[in-house]
Amino acid sequence: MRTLDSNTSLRIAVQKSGRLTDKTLKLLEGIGLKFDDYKRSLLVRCLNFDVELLLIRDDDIPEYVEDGVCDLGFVGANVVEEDQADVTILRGLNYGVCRLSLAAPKEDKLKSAEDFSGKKIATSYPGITGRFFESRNIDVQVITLSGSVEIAPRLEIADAISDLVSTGGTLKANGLEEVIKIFDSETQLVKTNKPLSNGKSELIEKILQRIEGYQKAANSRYIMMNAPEKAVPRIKEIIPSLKSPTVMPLADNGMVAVHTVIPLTTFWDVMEQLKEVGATGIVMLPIESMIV
Ligand code: PRT
Ligand code: ZN
Repeated sequence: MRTLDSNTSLRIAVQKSGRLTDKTLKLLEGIGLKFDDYKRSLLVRCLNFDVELLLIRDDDIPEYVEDGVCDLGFVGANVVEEDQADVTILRGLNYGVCRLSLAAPKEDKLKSAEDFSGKKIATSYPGITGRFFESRNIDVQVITLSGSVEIAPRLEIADAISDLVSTGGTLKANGLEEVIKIFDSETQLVKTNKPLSNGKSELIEKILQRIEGYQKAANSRYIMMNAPEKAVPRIKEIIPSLKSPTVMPLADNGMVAVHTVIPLTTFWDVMEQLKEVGATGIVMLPIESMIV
């Protein structure tokens, strides 16, 4: 029987069930790792790499990676920062994006960090919150709660809160106003600082490169269009492509087809400008992966 001590495969910690689970598993599958049914077990074998997933609570991930029980972990920066875990952050992953913010009842009209002086602040992040006030020499009383922090002011357990915010809907629904953002967070890929055995470093490098390609692809679009041949010099100026666009002649005299890759964020601007120079039939396609 294999035990958690026989750490010969590259072991990756993933949140078992929560906000990060689906996106992390989708990312791992997106970079070509195949897994057995992960709903049945806490330790899941990868079918095509010497990798296994350990599915655990997100709060446990930094410690498991710090101790070398897992070699890699996918976890919110908020959790890593709260624990001050001794791990190496390999990459931000652009999902699970949120912020830790101080918030107080709207009617209190708090504006600055100093306005929290002497107040009771409820939070699940006593570390980050405490350090924020300590570094500013502001005295506050931090009250640690494990959940439902947003109702603490109404229950008169606290005057204010420090909690994760993404849309702001929860604060609003509880009559609270976001006053100061104290920490920006996203999911991170973290690596143990313990020595790695059996070619694990090479495998980690490979995984990292694939993640880079996956992220680039997610942020890019393949576009195709027809355009007058004489517009090609202008099109080349408009398209901030990685390499020069592919230009192919069409049966229709004086017309060409142009194919290229553009950053998703520029898509609408680029498309409007392309239409102005005579491009027609502009088609945008998602890209599954890009070798970079
Ligand atoms: O069971 P386990 O311990 O593994 O999970 P968990 O319940 O502790 O964590 P989970 O699944 O809720 O969140 C996992 C991670 O997702 C967090 O550590 C963050 O890195 C990230 N994340 C991103 C969030 C949010 N967005 C978020 N909005 N985590 C929590 N929230 C909560 C927040 O605490 C508040 O209650 O959502 C509410 C606010 O959301 P808005 O949209 O109303 O502002
Ligand atoms: Zn948790």
